[in-house]
Amino acid sequence: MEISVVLVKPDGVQRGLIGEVIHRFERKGLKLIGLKMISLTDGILEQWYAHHKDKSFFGGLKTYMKSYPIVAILLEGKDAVATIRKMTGITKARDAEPGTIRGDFAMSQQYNLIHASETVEIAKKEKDLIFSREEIFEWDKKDLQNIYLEDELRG
Ligand code: FUP
Repeated sequence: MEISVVLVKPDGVQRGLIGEVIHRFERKGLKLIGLKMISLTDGILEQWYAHHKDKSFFGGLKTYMKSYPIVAILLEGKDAVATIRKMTGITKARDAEPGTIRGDFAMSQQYNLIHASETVEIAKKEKDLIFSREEIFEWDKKDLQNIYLEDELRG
């Protein structure tokens, strides 16, 4: 099973959409294995958005991401990274498909409510930046047999 990190960004926290975001991923059948509210720091953001550090929007992005606390969500599921990216929608939220989180609730390219890990490797890096070992819970989710085929659960 893959893991993926979702952040409800400052605009999502301000707009009271934390529950909505968690609800969508829970209903999909993804397993919640970590959940915390934190304030992001320059140190975390410089690693998190290292690929954007030379972009003109980087300074504004960091200021925005530090403006209010965020909620970090660690999810587990088969092909979780691609599935969650699909449910998130594209970066420019006003163009995002209806039915996606950004498509249903946001209008901006920067205030686009949530972050979702882009690849399996990036998900591992992001997990380590936010969650300590004690903050990750490998609990036995009893309804996985109703969510996946036996073969899918083993694969
Ligand atoms: P995404 O993977 O969809 O979150 O998008 P990116 O990794 O490309 O961008 C990360 C964040 O940078 C976006 F969520 C918002 C911000 N951003 C801007 O503010 N302006 C841009 O032109 C592109 C991204």
